[in-house]
Amino acid sequence: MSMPKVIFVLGAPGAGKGTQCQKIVENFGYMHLSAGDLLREERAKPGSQYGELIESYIQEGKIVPVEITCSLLENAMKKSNRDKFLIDGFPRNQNNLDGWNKAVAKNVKLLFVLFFDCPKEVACVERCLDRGAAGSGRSDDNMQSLEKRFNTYITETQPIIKYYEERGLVRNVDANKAPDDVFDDVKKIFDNINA
Ligand code: UP5
Ligand code: MG
Repeated sequence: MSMPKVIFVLGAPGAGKGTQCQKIVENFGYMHLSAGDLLREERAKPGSQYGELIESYIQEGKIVPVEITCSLLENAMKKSNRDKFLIDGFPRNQNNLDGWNKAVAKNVKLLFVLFFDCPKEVACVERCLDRGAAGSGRSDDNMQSLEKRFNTYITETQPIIKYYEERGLVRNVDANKAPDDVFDDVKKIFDNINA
């Protein structure tokens, strides 16, 4: 059996990673694994060993230690029996990258990193605050957490995007447009993969 294929999906908080992944799933048959969603699910499990830790990291906009996130991702991949994955919101810092490279990288083929480029005022502030006001239930859709999430993105995640850029692996998409217009550009990238 050939190695599972992986695409990392990165971008600022609220850049539209989840929204676009949904459209990719509908059109191109990938399985969507959001690291944030997996962490929120784990947090919600009664008696979870990591529930409190995860909640405090999420509210503070900090990145959960890679052992936790990586094992959630690996389990979800194994359980799915699928072979094409969008890994959304990971790897977000050097610890994530090191943990992934050590435990998983050799067992999968990384096709590229899909990067949603969106300015802070639109991505973070407007979209996430609107989502919070509309009742997202996310404990980090408030101004206080958003500032922290964005700072973490700038200081910890952008260097990871740069790391992949230097390896020619980043596919850049302008995410500061309506969702369907963003997807027109995403589609062009996926139409060109023979995977
Ligand atoms: N929306 C989407 N696209 C739009 C568009 N083009 N125009 C107008 N509106 C648009 O979209 C956000 C909102 O904007 C939605 O209301 C949507 O309808 C609208 P979404 O698609 O959800 O954007 P996304 O980029 O997925 O935003 P999200 O808030 O999920 O991004 P984050 O990266 O902040 O959140 P994530 O869930 O990945 O992580 C949350 C936290 O978990 C992190 O801060 C961290 O504490 C923790 N975490 C880890 O520790 N490790 C990990 O590996 C992953 C997460
Ligand atoms: Mg998301």
